Amino acid sequence: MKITLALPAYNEEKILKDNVLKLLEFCSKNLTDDWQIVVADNGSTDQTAEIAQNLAQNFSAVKFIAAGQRGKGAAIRAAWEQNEADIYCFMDADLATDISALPALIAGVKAGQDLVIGSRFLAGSKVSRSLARKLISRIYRLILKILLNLKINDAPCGFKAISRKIKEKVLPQVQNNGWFFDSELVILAEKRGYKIKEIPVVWKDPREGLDKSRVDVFSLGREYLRQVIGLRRRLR
Ligand SMILES: Nc1nc2c(ncn2[C@@H]2O[C@H](COP(=O)(O)OP(=O)(O)O)[C@@H](O)[C@H]2O)c(=O)[nH]1
Ligand SMILES: [Mg+2]
Repeated sequence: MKITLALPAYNEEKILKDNVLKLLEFCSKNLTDDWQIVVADNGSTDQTAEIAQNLAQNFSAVKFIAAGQRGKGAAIRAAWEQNEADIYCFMDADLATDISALPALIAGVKAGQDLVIGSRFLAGSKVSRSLARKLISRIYRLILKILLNLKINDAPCGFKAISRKIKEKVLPQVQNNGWFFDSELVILAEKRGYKIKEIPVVWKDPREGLDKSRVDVFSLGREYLRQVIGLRRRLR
């Protein structure tokens, strides 16, 4: 089986090289399939693209793509669309989700799931996060339950794998190309009756407390709400 592992990266010069090397080592040791890591940048203003290009030159399992359009979703979509596979994964480049869960993520799709998601809400998960981030993530989960009756608990977790079927049938219907992209993918897949499984993960934001300004949680929250309401209308 062929696996495409997308790593969306925007202004990640500080951590990209170390994390790709870490991932390369882990995949070499733990994956038996034919896998490739696709670093997907779009318009980083730091050295992210240069670092990724360099890694791609030095390691045949690493590819670099420059997705044209801005946004995390656009980058993941481009990586998946340009790198044909049997199983498509993505994970945040900061490796907030511990990569030890990657074999289970892939095994889930192999076992017949259409979508496998890392979840920070399962009994077996370990999450170290600020109280504020934990609260926001619970509020978001509640919104998805109330407005969309969603059963999946952790739609936005940056650690997912999809089958070829989802890529062909659901991905083209996902409209958002930013932060809401993978939540939308999960929601559409659940509503269309695809098989979805959540797996426990160890989660730690490496930037917690350091780079607080990277995302403005309030404007992001408002944007999420707008997206959820729009999607609710679309699903009716
Ligand atoms: N290519 C690309 N990646 C992005 C963009 N925005 C965010 N990312 C990546 O998406 C992942 C999650 O972002 P992060 O800042 O860690 O968000 P947080 O964990 O929710 O605070 C990281 O790997 C980022 O580099 C974007 O516009 N383009
Ligand atoms: Mg992060």
